[in-house]
Amino acid sequence: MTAPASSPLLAALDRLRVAISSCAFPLDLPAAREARRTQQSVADQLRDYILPRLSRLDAPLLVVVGGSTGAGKSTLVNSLVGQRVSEPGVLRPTTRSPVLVLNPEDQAWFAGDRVLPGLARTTGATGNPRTPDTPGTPGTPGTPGTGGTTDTGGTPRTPDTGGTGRDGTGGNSLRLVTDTTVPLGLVLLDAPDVDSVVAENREMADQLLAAADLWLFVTSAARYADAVPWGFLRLAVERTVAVALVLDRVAPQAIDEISAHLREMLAEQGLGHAPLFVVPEVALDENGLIPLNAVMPLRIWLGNLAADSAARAAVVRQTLEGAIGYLIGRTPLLVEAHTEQLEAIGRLRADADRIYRAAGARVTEATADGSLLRGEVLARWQEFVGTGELLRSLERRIGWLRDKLAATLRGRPAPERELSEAVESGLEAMLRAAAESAAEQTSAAWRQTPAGTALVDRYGPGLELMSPGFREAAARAIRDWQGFVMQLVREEGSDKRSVARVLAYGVNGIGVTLMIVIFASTAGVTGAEVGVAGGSAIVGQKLLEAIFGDQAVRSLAARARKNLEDRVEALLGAELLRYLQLLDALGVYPDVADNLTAATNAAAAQR
Ligand SMILES: Nc1nc2c(ncn2[C@@H]2O[C@H](COP(=O)(O)OP(=O)(O)OP(=O)(O)O)[C@@H](O)[C@H]2O)c(=O)[nH]1
Ligand SMILES: [Mg+2]
Repeated sequence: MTAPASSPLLAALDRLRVAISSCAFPLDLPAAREARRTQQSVADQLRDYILPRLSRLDAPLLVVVGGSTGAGKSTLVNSLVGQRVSEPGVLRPTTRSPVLVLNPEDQAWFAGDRVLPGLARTTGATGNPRTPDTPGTPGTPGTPGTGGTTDTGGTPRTPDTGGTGRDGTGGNSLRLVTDTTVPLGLVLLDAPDVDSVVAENREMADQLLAAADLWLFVTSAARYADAVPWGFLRLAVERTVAVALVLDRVAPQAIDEISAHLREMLAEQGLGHAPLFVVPEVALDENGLIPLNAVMPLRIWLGNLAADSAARAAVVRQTLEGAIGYLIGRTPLLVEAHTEQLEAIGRLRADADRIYRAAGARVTEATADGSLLRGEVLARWQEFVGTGELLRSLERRIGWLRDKLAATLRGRPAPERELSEAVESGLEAMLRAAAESAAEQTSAAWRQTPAGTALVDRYGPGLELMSPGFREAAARAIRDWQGFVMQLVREEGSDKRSVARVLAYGVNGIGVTLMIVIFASTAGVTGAEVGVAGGSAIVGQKLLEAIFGDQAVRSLAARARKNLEDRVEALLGAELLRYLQLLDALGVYPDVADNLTAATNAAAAQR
């Protein structure tokens, strides 16, 4: 078998790996939990098995010895090797760091991080009474005729610091032990218990089984019907992993009955073809090993497999194809869950968008329909026009208005500055109310789904309020707008015809009058609605027309209005941005699902 360093399939799977990792499921939606798990497990499978295996098809067969807690996995591995390479134990769980037993000539394959790149390497047998990690320390001499066990002699990549496991190994490391009795081309990996009370062990067992070419699944007479191991075996069927079983520690008189029952269960689960080895319960020898004859059939089977490159290749092909098929079969779930995220984010975005757009439209409407000509603004305006100061030189044709207003609004002097300030605070209050209610409505709309609620909660109460800088930004925008209006008046007033009049009334007075006019300048305000406010605004309108002419007033009003609308839009747009940025930061990108589908199809086409 050749080892393609790169192949179209490898390239397609690498592309698929990238596409899978770009999926994101940040919102707690119905499909998210399963999708996150799947994403992790397929990414692990690619990294730990599919890609390294595909890139070196001729690497030794990795046989992972897995199964129930205390089933006798470590004892079995030791007995197959004829050495205590992995420390067995009475207390559960015993094996915490996996032990990889291999022929010294195969060592080069595993010294690097091609296999299980996430696991640091340490060296030396855990059952070795000598300091296991001293490089170059000769191991315990082997049982005569069975070869010798040595540590791998290399410098450990991660020194063993005593670790967390009772076997004295570090938590997340892979211990390499070489032994000449292990046939060339096949390595045994003693894994932690799949049904461990220790979560790390279960995860490690998961990871190791996902990296295996062949599962050597050990169960005992006492545990063979347990649920957890069967969960793993069903997974093996689903992924078409090559599996062999060892029924360990069976009382000789129960062998027939139990093995028949187990075979029945295996057949029911689609594993009828899996080789089954039965190891009777026997007294262990003085080294804690099962006598050789009890494990001989298994040893021979493994030896034959190692020696037969075609058989090995078939095992690899079965497991590899199963893993790739499983991976390809999972991606629709990821696409669906990613799309679900996108749609939910789209809805949240649309909610925020709609609410802020409506808020902007309401402000725009309110600055034109006379709503602003109330309270303080109206009072100041009436004072302003009522003093007669403004009206003194009005054209005769609006003289009646002047008389009418002057008669009703006679009073203390009201400089245009007060009016201008009233306009400023009236507008500001209106904008604040709009920003406050939009924030409230948006967060309420988002809270209608659990995922939206989680988002609002994650961001904190700030999202339910207008942003802290809004007040200041609004005040600045209004002042800028007022400045713009004054500038308009100044420019329009520089015309020869009107310069004298503008000077007579003052730029500020005319500017503020223009503001009042646009606040009430809608065609929509008619009849009774015009009321005092609209009526008095007409005075302003007439004044401006007298100064600039009808046409110019219309244009001035339109430009002043447009400028105000733009500023309102920008202010509320910045408020809306808080929500949009939050959604953007979730990192759910639209083209990812299509990409993943395309990468899946491309990988499927290369199989
Ligand atoms: N008499 C006898 N004892 C055994 C046999 N196999 C295992 N034991 C004992 O059972 C206990 C557990 O064996 P281990 O080999 O540590 O089992 P394990 O499956 O590796 O356990 P974990 O790593 O904790 O999952 C130890 O005390 C062993 O000595 C056997 O065939 N006969
Ligand atoms: Mg063990």
